[in-house]
Amino acid sequence: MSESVFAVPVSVSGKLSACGKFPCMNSPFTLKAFVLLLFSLAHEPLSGDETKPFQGRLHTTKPFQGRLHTIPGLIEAEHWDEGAADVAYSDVDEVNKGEPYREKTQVDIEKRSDASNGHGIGWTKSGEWLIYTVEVKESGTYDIQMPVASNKQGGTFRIEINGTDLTGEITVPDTGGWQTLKMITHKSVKLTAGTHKMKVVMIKSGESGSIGDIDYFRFIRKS
Ligand SMILES: [Ca+2]
Ligand SMILES: [Ca+2]
Repeated sequence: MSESVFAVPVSVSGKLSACGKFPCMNSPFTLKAFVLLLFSLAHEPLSGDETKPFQGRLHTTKPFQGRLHTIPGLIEAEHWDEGAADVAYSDVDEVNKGEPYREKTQVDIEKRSDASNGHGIGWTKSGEWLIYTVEVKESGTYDIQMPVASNKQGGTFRIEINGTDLTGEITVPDTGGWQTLKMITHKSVKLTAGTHKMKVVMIKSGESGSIGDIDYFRFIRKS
Protein backbone atom coordinates (compact mmCIF):
# COMPACT_ATOMS: atom_id res chain seq x y z
CA MET A 1 0.00 0.00 0.00
CA SER A 2 1.32 3.44 -0.86
CA GLU A 3 2.24 5.92 1.81
CA SER A 4 -0.17 8.49 0.36
CA VAL A 5 -3.18 6.21 0.95
CA PHE A 6 -2.05 5.51 4.48
CA ALA A 7 -1.77 9.25 5.14
CA VAL A 8 -5.44 9.97 4.33
CA PRO A 9 -7.15 8.49 7.41
CA VAL A 10 -4.56 10.00 9.72
CA SER A 11 -5.25 13.50 8.41
CA VAL A 12 -9.04 13.22 8.98
CA SER A 13 -8.98 11.44 12.34
CA GLY A 14 -10.07 14.63 14.13
CA LYS A 15 -13.14 14.89 11.91
CA LEU A 16 -14.14 11.29 12.64
CA SER A 17 -13.95 11.71 16.40
CA ALA A 18 -16.11 14.87 16.22
CA CYS A 19 -19.11 12.65 15.48
CA GLY A 20 -18.77 10.55 18.63
CA LYS A 21 -18.17 6.84 18.80
CA PHE A 22 -19.14 6.21 15.17
CA PRO A 23 -17.92 7.98 12.04
CA CYS A 24 -20.15 10.51 10.26
CA MET A 25 -21.59 8.81 7.18
CA ASN A 26 -23.17 11.89 5.62
CA SER A 27 -20.04 12.86 3.76
CA PRO A 28 -18.79 10.61 0.94
CA PHE A 29 -15.26 11.82 1.60
CA THR A 30 -15.41 10.92 5.29
CA LEU A 31 -16.95 7.52 4.56
CA LYS A 32 -14.21 6.81 2.01
CA ALA A 33 -11.56 7.88 4.49
CA PHE A 34 -13.06 5.61 7.17
CA VAL A 35 -13.06 2.64 4.81
CA LEU A 36 -9.47 3.40 3.90
CA LEU A 37 -8.58 3.56 7.58
CA LEU A 38 -10.10 0.12 8.22
CA PHE A 39 -8.34 -1.27 5.17
CA SER A 40 -5.04 0.25 6.24
CA LEU A 41 -5.27 -1.18 9.74
CA ALA A 42 -6.24 -4.62 8.45
CA HIS A 43 -3.53 -4.89 5.82
CA GLU A 44 -0.73 -2.66 6.97
CA PRO A 45 -0.32 -2.86 10.74
CA LEU A 46 2.17 -0.42 12.14
CA SER A 47 5.47 -2.02 13.01
CA GLY A 48 9.02 -0.97 13.54
CA ASP A 49 9.59 -1.31 9.81
CA GLU A 50 7.15 1.50 9.05
CA THR A 51 9.58 4.04 10.44
CA LYS A 52 12.17 2.91 7.90
CA PRO A 53 10.82 3.74 4.45
CA PHE A 54 13.23 1.46 2.57
CA GLN A 55 12.56 -1.75 4.47
CA GLY A 56 8.90 -0.85 5.00
CA ARG A 57 8.24 -0.73 1.28
CA LEU A 58 10.22 -3.82 0.35
CA HIS A 59 7.83 -6.29 1.94
CA THR A 60 5.07 -5.29 -0.46
CA THR A 61 6.69 -7.04 -3.43
CA LYS A 62 5.84 -10.61 -4.43
CA PRO A 63 7.82 -13.22 -6.36
CA PHE A 64 7.07 -13.22 -10.10
CA GLN A 65 4.20 -15.65 -10.76
CA GLY A 66 4.51 -16.87 -7.17
CA ARG A 67 7.78 -18.65 -7.88
CA LEU A 68 10.41 -17.88 -5.26
CA HIS A 69 13.96 -17.65 -6.64
CA THR A 70 16.31 -20.07 -4.92
CA ILE A 71 20.03 -19.73 -4.27
CA PRO A 72 22.08 -21.62 -5.34
CA GLY A 73 20.35 -21.15 -8.66
CA LEU A 74 19.62 -18.95 -11.64
CA ILE A 75 17.55 -15.79 -11.38
CA GLU A 76 16.31 -14.44 -14.71
CA ALA A 77 16.79 -10.66 -14.80
CA GLU A 78 13.34 -10.37 -16.43
CA HIS A 79 11.71 -12.10 -13.42
CA TRP A 80 11.89 -9.26 -10.90
CA ASP A 81 9.13 -9.16 -8.29
CA GLU A 82 5.54 -8.21 -8.96
CA GLY A 83 4.54 -4.86 -7.53
CA ALA A 84 4.05 -1.22 -8.40
CA ALA A 85 6.63 1.16 -9.83
CA ASP A 86 9.00 2.44 -7.12
CA VAL A 87 8.05 -0.57 -4.95
CA ALA A 88 9.11 -3.61 -6.99
CA TYR A 89 11.24 -1.60 -9.45
CA SER A 90 12.13 1.91 -10.46
CA ASP A 91 12.59 3.01 -14.05
CA VAL A 92 13.48 6.41 -15.50
CA ASP A 93 10.71 6.45 -18.11
CA GLU A 94 7.18 5.12 -18.16
CA VAL A 95 7.29 2.98 -21.29
CA ASN A 96 8.65 -0.51 -21.73
CA LYS A 97 10.88 0.10 -24.76
CA GLY A 98 11.12 -3.60 -25.50
CA GLU A 99 8.89 -6.65 -25.40
CA PRO A 100 5.49 -6.93 -23.61
CA TYR A 101 6.72 -10.14 -21.98
CA ARG A 102 4.88 -9.69 -18.66
CA GLU A 103 2.28 -7.37 -17.10
CA LYS A 104 2.37 -3.71 -18.11
CA THR A 105 5.57 -2.30 -16.74
CA GLN A 106 7.98 0.60 -17.10
CA VAL A 107 10.96 -1.78 -17.10
CA ASP A 108 12.50 -2.33 -20.52
CA ILE A 109 12.47 -6.02 -21.42
CA GLU A 110 14.55 -7.20 -24.33
CA LYS A 111 13.62 -10.22 -26.40
CA ARG A 112 16.77 -11.97 -27.56
CA SER A 113 17.34 -15.44 -28.94
CA ASP A 114 20.77 -15.78 -27.30
CA ALA A 115 19.41 -15.18 -23.78
CA SER A 116 18.27 -17.66 -21.19
CA ASN A 117 14.45 -17.73 -21.25
CA GLY A 118 14.62 -15.72 -24.50
CA HIS A 119 14.61 -12.40 -22.64
CA GLY A 120 16.70 -10.04 -20.56
CA ILE A 121 16.56 -6.46 -19.42
CA GLY A 122 17.92 -3.63 -21.54
CA TRP A 123 17.99 0.15 -21.97
CA THR A 124 19.24 0.34 -18.36
CA LYS A 125 19.83 3.80 -16.89
CA SER A 126 21.43 5.29 -13.81
CA GLY A 127 19.09 5.33 -10.83
CA GLU A 128 16.95 2.39 -11.93
CA TRP A 129 16.54 -0.68 -9.70
CA LEU A 130 14.78 -4.04 -9.51
CA ILE A 131 13.76 -6.19 -6.53
CA TYR A 132 13.86 -10.02 -6.44
CA THR A 133 12.62 -12.09 -3.50
CA VAL A 134 15.16 -14.88 -3.05
CA GLU A 135 15.51 -17.85 -0.74
CA VAL A 136 19.09 -18.75 0.12
CA LYS A 137 19.06 -22.49 0.85
CA GLU A 138 22.57 -22.72 2.28
CA SER A 139 24.71 -20.11 4.00
CA GLY A 140 28.09 -19.81 2.34
CA THR A 141 30.32 -18.10 -0.19
CA TYR A 142 28.99 -17.73 -3.72
CA ASP A 143 30.16 -16.59 -7.15
CA ILE A 144 27.65 -14.73 -9.33
CA GLN A 145 27.70 -15.34 -13.09
CA MET A 146 25.95 -12.78 -15.28
CA PRO A 147 25.70 -12.73 -19.10
CA VAL A 148 25.79 -9.06 -20.16
CA ALA A 149 25.98 -7.11 -23.42
CA SER A 150 27.18 -3.63 -24.25
CA ASN A 151 28.15 -1.73 -27.36
CA LYS A 152 31.30 0.16 -26.15
CA GLN A 153 32.22 0.28 -22.47
CA GLY A 154 29.15 -0.25 -20.29
CA GLY A 155 28.32 1.23 -16.92
CA THR A 156 28.19 -0.04 -13.37
CA PHE A 157 25.63 -1.67 -11.10
CA ARG A 158 25.60 -3.35 -7.70
CA ILE A 159 23.57 -6.03 -5.94
CA GLU A 160 22.16 -5.46 -2.46
CA ILE A 161 20.65 -7.91 0.01
CA ASN A 162 18.06 -6.46 2.40
CA GLY A 163 19.44 -2.97 1.76
CA THR A 164 23.10 -3.87 2.31
CA ASP A 165 25.60 -3.68 -0.54
CA LEU A 166 26.65 -7.24 -1.45
CA THR A 167 28.99 -6.71 -4.41
CA GLY A 168 30.25 -3.15 -4.70
CA GLU A 169 30.28 -1.73 -8.24
CA ILE A 170 30.23 -4.31 -11.03
CA THR A 171 31.37 -3.00 -14.42
CA VAL A 172 29.82 -4.12 -17.71
CA PRO A 173 32.61 -4.42 -20.31
CA ASP A 174 32.45 -3.71 -24.04
CA THR A 175 31.22 -7.06 -25.35
CA GLY A 176 31.56 -6.06 -29.00
CA GLY A 177 27.92 -5.13 -29.53
CA TRP A 178 24.43 -5.15 -28.03
CA GLN A 179 23.76 -8.52 -29.67
CA THR A 180 26.77 -10.22 -28.06
CA LEU A 181 26.34 -11.55 -24.53
CA LYS A 182 29.50 -12.25 -22.55
CA MET A 183 29.70 -13.88 -19.14
CA ILE A 184 31.08 -11.82 -16.27
CA THR A 185 31.65 -13.31 -12.82
CA HIS A 186 31.63 -11.52 -9.49
CA LYS A 187 33.45 -13.72 -7.00
CA SER A 188 33.10 -14.57 -3.34
CA VAL A 189 30.02 -12.95 -1.83
CA LYS A 190 28.77 -14.21 1.51
CA LEU A 191 25.10 -15.09 1.88
CA THR A 192 23.09 -16.23 4.88
CA ALA A 193 20.34 -18.83 4.60
CA GLY A 194 16.81 -17.45 4.60
CA THR A 195 14.43 -15.37 2.52
CA HIS A 196 15.84 -12.03 1.44
CA LYS A 197 15.10 -9.11 -0.85
CA MET A 198 17.77 -8.83 -3.53
CA LYS A 199 18.00 -5.42 -5.20
CA VAL A 200 19.89 -4.74 -8.42
CA VAL A 201 20.81 -1.05 -8.57
CA MET A 202 21.96 0.67 -11.77
CA ILE A 203 24.66 3.14 -10.75
CA LYS A 204 26.44 4.88 -13.61
CA SER A 205 26.16 4.82 -17.40
CA GLY A 206 29.26 4.07 -19.45
CA GLU A 207 30.48 5.15 -22.87
CA SER A 208 27.57 3.16 -24.28
CA GLY A 209 25.09 5.61 -22.73
CA SER A 210 23.65 2.78 -20.65
CA ILE A 211 24.68 0.37 -17.90
CA GLY A 212 24.26 -2.74 -20.04
CA ASP A 213 21.90 -5.56 -21.02
CA ILE A 214 21.61 -8.31 -18.38
CA ASP A 215 20.28 -11.82 -19.02
CA TYR A 216 20.40 -13.45 -15.57
CA PHE A 217 22.17 -13.79 -12.20
CA ARG A 218 23.41 -17.30 -11.42
CA PHE A 219 24.58 -17.94 -7.84
CA ILE A 220 27.07 -20.81 -7.55
CA ARG A 221 28.12 -22.01 -4.11
CA LYS A 222 31.88 -22.18 -3.68
CA SER A 223 32.24 -22.98 0.01
CA1 LIG B 1 11.36 2.25 -19.28
CA1 LIG C 1 16.97 -14.01 -19.14
